[in-house]
Amino acid sequence: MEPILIFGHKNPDTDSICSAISLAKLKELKGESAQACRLGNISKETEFVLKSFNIDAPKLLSTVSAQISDLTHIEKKTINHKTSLRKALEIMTQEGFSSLPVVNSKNHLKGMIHVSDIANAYLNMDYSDLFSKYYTTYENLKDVLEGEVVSGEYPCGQIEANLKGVSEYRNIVAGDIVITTTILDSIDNLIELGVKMIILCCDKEDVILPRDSKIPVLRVNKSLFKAIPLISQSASILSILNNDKFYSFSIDDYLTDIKDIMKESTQTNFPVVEKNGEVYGTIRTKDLINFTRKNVVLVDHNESTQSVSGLKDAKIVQVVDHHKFGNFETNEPVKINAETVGCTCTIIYGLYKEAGIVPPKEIAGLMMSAILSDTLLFKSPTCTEKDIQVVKELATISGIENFESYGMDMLIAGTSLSDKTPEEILTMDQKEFSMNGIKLAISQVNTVDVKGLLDQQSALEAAMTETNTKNDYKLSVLVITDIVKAGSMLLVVGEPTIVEKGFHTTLNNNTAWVDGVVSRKKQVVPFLMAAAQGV
Ligand SMILES: [Mn+2]
Repeated sequence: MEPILIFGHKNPDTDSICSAISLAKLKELKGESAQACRLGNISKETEFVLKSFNIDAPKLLSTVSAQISDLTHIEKKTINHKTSLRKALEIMTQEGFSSLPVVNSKNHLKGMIHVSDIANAYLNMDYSDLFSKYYTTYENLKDVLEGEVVSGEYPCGQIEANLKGVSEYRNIVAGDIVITTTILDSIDNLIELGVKMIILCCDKEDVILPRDSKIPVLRVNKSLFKAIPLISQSASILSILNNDKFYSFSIDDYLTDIKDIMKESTQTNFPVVEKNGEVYGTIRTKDLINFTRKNVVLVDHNESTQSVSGLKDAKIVQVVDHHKFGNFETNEPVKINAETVGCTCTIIYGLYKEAGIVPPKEIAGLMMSAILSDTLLFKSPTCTEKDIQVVKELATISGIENFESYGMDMLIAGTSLSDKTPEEILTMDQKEFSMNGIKLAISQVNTVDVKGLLDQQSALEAAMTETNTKNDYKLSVLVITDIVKAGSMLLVVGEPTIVEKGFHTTLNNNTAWVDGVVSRKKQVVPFLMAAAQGV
């Protein structure tokens, strides 16, 4: 049984990743097969969390579209390249295939054979150069003639000899294979000539065995007229395979990708190859209708626009979420675990409790981290009493008693600007404005460590001065927003009047703290605009 795929939303945050891992673990502990996945890159914050509890990032999932491996019917028939034309034709007509994939002894794809290829080969064959022109084996020969070895040791493998009728007696030389009857010919004479093998067309009671029994004699219970055309049918498929191009697919290919190719191609059967290169089978257009849907669980989201591509091919079996529902539709009934709490992991911990299972230490750590992250250390208005209670319980299980300081470290890791130069910090999110003829730039960064960032104040100011000169700005403002304290430190380089007027403050060493200001669009730009009118 394929595992149930569990994943959070695109651009995953810590809750989306930790919910997927924790719920997959719960299902696993309950004896179900589940796999946690992610729909995008891990953030710095999540990376910190996973590292803290020594857990690997979940597998990246790009789509849940149906794949060839999900098809309910895949024809498994193939033809080995050494099979005789006769046998191949028999298989194809009996089972109603106009074409089939040809494989070598390792089951690797060598080509496609069509009934018409075999018919063409029959028409163009001449028995005299049969074994030099067409690859065939002693096994195939015996098989199509339904022969019986009456003397000598019958060889195996590829036939390398000329085929001659006994009527060409004068041309027969050592090493030839001769087809004859008992009535007219002396087998002993042929043996003296050193022929390689004798094909004897006669009834069982008419066999006259040679005195020297080392040369193989294959008795065939057919007339010469019947035996000769049969010999040409012993040629292997390998010897008539052409190099015509054809489509073949991989077992992992998505149905949406192959549909059009199959419709537009004149090919009717399409070989499917496994990852190890072996042929898995063949598919036809009509096989595409029936496939097994992948079972998925959505955590921390429910809207299809935020979810994985190909979701309509999948079967949503469960949703665990704390967001509003919108755009949500399923084909079958679905189990929904939704609560108005601050974090999906709060709900998942409830599911652990319901199942009577204590989460493993590191999983408890992940769930605790997700709640601290989603509720911004309980400061977000979405945080509930339940979230706080659950964090306390999870802190005990995970052994991280001082969860406040752990949570702060996590948020700091998430907003770390340590790998950025002052110029990068300034331009990460910078917008230019013109206010009553005053040209200026406003940049914003989020952090939990304003003081740490201001350690590089002089380098930042130098970068801002350069920007002002280069772009003819009257001033540059860097809004350093503290996401936990919910306020911003303004760093201003240039003419400060509109900032001081706008926020009714006085800059101290080019900086000013503005409490409650977190949005540039709603809380910074309008005030500066108003102030600019009065300048
Ligand atoms: Mn969430």
